[in-house]
Amino acid sequence: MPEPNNQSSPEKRGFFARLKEKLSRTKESIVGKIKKIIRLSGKVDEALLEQIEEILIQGDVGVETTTKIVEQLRQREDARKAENADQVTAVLKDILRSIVEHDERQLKLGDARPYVILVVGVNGTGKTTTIAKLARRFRDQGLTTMLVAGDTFRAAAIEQLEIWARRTGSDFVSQGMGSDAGSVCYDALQAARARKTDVVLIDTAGRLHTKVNLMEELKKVVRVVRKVIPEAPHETLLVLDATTGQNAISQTKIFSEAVPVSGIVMTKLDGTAKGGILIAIRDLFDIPVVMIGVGESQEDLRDFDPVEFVDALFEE
Ligand SMILES: Nc1nc2c(ncn2[C@@H]2O[C@H](COP(=O)(O)OP(=O)(O)O)[C@@H](O)[C@H]2O)c(=O)[nH]1
Ligand SMILES: [Mg+2]
Repeated sequence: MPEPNNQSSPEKRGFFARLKEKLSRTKESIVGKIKKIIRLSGKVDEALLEQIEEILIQGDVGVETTTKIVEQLRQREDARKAENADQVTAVLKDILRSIVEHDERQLKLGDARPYVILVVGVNGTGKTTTIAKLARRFRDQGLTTMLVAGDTFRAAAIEQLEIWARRTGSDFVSQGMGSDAGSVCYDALQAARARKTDVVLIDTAGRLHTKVNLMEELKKVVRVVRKVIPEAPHETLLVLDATTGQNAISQTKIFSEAVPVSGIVMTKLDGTAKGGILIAIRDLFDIPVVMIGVGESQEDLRDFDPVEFVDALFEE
């Protein structure tokens, strides 16, 4: 077997160890349990498949994706011929990796300036935190950043973003609570163009109880952004909270129907047993997971590496 890519440098090893620890609850609730029953069974039979199915569904992998995984285990020759627990486990790992690993992409700035990143998602998923972490990352790269308070619904949200703008040395554009999000974005992009800002990060509202209005508001934000910069937003990130489990699926549907979601950021994978939702999201949508959040500190927002993710779930 080739060495997993996480063995390459001390720094990568350190990251990997940390990721493994952060994902430990998901690891226990899915792979840990499955490994145990595979060890007891030692071969692939219907009883084992049924138990695996139950564990995957409980682990928030979702019915559709679970069915696919179990069906592959049932059909694959290397699974049928597996003679011991390690071989069965290796096949399962391979199947999970193939689901998580397709069409992956990391967040990279293109050449456009300003480069406009729109951030959408339900309240509390981690939009503002993600924007702050991204702003710091870009600032560390020597780029200028602007944070735009498009979540005009709550005064606290605007204040929170302003604090992050100060801390990260970013420009800040807002029009106060209750103002029109489209109008805030219009002004911000005009200013960003005039100031030659490198990266504009737009925060948006995420109240769920007025879903229809929210989606209309987000569509309008996109229209206004395009009025100023036709190719923008260059990136539309949907932030999903892993702890909400299956809800993330309906959120992805609703948001991606309203706005051109180009990438997913899945936060709060630390401390949750529901991380299987990432596998479902990778399976059900053609939208890459570009980053994951495994904690509240700066280094806890990481580029998503599917191989590393699956390795972290399987390694003892
Ligand atoms: N444990 C953990 N907490 C996070 C993560 N990302 C964000 N949070 C926390 O989630 C809460 C809501 O985040 P916020 O950015 O305000 O969400 P917003 O309403 O979408 O803007 C805050 O307390 C964040 O610190 C993560 O990856 N792990
Ligand atoms: Mg917010």
